[in-house]
Amino acid sequence: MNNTVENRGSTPIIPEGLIRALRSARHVCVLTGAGISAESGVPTFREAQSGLWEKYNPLDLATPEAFLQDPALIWRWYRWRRELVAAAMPNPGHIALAKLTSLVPRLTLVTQNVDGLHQRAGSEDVIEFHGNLFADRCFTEGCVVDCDSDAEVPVCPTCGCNVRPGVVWFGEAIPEMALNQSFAAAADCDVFLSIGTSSLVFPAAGLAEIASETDATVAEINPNTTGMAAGFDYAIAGNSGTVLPELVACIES
Ligand code: BV8
Repeated sequence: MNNTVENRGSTPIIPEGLIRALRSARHVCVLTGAGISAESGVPTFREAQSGLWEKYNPLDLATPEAFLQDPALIWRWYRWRRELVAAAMPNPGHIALAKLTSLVPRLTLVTQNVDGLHQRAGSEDVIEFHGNLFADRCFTEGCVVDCDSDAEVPVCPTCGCNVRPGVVWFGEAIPEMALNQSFAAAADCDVFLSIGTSSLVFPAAGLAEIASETDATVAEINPNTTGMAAGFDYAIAGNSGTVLPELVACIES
């Protein structure tokens, strides 16, 4: 049964049942997507891109095939995103999640985002399910390298192959440790919060399904209720930068 909570007023309404579940939770698992960074000015993955990139679909660019076909174009895209993110600041949603960590016995934060904003907001041990925008990796060896990131297409100092951004592209496997830790946390948690994600990208979106199959309380926070939320206990329609600080305040009070 799903309780969709419309939050169009100034103060979001956090369902009493969710507050109770969070107050008594032993382990909270949180999955975030691009939506939690939207209020920091970082475009979500499915929003139309701006400027030079408006004619490109990120789903077409974030692939190994696109990189092999035109590494210079892909590097230009990632440098544009690095500059966007470097100029962005964590928003109240990121900050509230960092605070939530100190209010519950155990919190596992899994993010699909590659922007590092959770860490800049003070969250530690963040599981970066899709890697990190600012890491450079050898395309052939896969290892993190220290290279001249300003070159049009940086090369690996060890083997001379092209270097790529340290993110997980479509068609690539999720890093094994991130996958195992995230699946284990989703299966073990008492509360699962799905925040700012369209729940369209797998296997990340499968984490909420794993939690739903246990007796965990599952809630979504998103201004646009997703199709997956029909199976959740709560769907809170609102921006995470407004809802999360209110949720934390309710738990603290
Ligand atoms: C893999 C890094 C296999 C790159 C990204 C079933 C099972 C397994 C795989 C698949 C499957 N079905 C299909 C697949 C293949 C594919 C996939 O899921 N495709 C989709 C398009 C159907 N999955 C994969 O390829 C994955 N790999 O499965 O490998 C394998 C196994 C072994 C060996 C080899 C291979 C890898 C997927 C990783 C792709 N990389 N990012 C980069 O960033 O450049 S994913 C990319 O999408 C971003 O990380 C983004 O975070 C992610 C998901 O999108 P969202 O975060 O949800 O963002 P989106 O824009 O969609 O939505 C934003 C939401 O926020 C919206 O709902 C909006 O309403 C909301 N919002 C807006 N404002 C706010 C807000 N919410 C709250 N507050 C606000 N203010």
